[in-house]
Amino acid sequence: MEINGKRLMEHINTLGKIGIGEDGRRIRLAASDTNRQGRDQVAAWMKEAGLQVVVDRIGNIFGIWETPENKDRAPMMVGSHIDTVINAGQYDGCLGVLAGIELCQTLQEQGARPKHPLVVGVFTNEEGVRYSPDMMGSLVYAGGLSCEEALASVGTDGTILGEELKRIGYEGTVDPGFLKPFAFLELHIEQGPIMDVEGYDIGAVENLQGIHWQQVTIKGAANHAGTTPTRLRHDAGLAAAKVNVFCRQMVEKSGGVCTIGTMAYQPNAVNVIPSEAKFTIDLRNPDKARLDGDEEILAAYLEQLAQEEGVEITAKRMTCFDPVPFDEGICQKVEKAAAARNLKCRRMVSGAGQDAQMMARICPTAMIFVPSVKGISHNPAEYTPDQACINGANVFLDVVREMIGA
Ligand code: HGY
Ligand code: MN
Ligand code: MN
Repeated sequence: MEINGKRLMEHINTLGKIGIGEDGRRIRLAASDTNRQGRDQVAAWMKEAGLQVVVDRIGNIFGIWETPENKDRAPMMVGSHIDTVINAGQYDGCLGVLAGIELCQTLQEQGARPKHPLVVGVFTNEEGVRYSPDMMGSLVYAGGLSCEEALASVGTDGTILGEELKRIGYEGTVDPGFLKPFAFLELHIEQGPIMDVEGYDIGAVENLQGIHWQQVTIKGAANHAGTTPTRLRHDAGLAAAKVNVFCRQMVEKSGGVCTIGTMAYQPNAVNVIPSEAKFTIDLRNPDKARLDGDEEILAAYLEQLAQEEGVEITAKRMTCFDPVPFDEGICQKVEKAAAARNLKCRRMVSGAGQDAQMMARICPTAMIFVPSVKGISHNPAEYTPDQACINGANVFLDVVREMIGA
């Protein structure tokens, strides 16, 4: 059995056009107007595929395919996210959602009568760019964050998530966690270079690295850029730059990765020494002990730096997700299905955070990766060839069919 590759790619390319602004950047931040447009389009495709569409209180969307014979059995869930980062690619998350809908459509067209219902999830705020933490909708679904707390979260633009979900018409009614899947499987692009460089078609994702986010605020002293001697400066901007260099040297030793992706100076004027630098640190490592060790090393360095530069440094925890092992049995099914289609498959660790890492808290979970050309992602140049998407979706179909008895 094969999915309808043409239909899948049409859906990916159509969804990919939603949220492209006049400046050509694709932006569908969680609960924004462009996110609503994407949600409406995906919900429409779910209905076309004969799925019952249900929205939960954190705005997660579920397309449910059940039959009179199987409706009392535990469902299998697939899915991912359609919210994006700023100036995003078109495959991240969307492939997993649209391939999930494609599976339901193909199985129905082929007259399949699965023994279990199949549900396609679209999780709210996977990216965490507007509201923190990331993977928020799946974290709430898995019971790792209260729905009330998540709905009350304040965005980088000062908006409240719950109010925004209401405004865009996705303030759902059912409680997150209302469906208890017996397994979860997510198809996703690798977003890294390994499979492309090494020539693999399929990744059986067995693990996902730990992710720690924190916001750091450095308070120094604004002063004249010309008249203030170097030795008398308390330059928050310089201190922030030193943190970035220190973190790079730290993770080069620990085998982790570190990203300072946001930075805001005050007063942010060309001829004023910054009085304040506010930035985020995204620290990741597949090894929990090393990740925790780096956190301690960094905390000690911030204290030392505050003394050296005569500045005040405070840090606020944003997320703290440990590494997550995925289900060995499902990984083996992925490898078997890839081999049966003569596709080259290898085990992978996910460098990115994923909704699957949250669903792994409540049921056996794994992921299937397809390659990202040159490993580019979170960038409009993100690209996975049509055939690679179709290969991934067909392996996805084979594994899901086996697991739901279709
Ligand atoms: O941050 C991540 O790794 C994911 O893209 N949200
Ligand atoms: Mn993603
Ligand atoms: Mn992403």
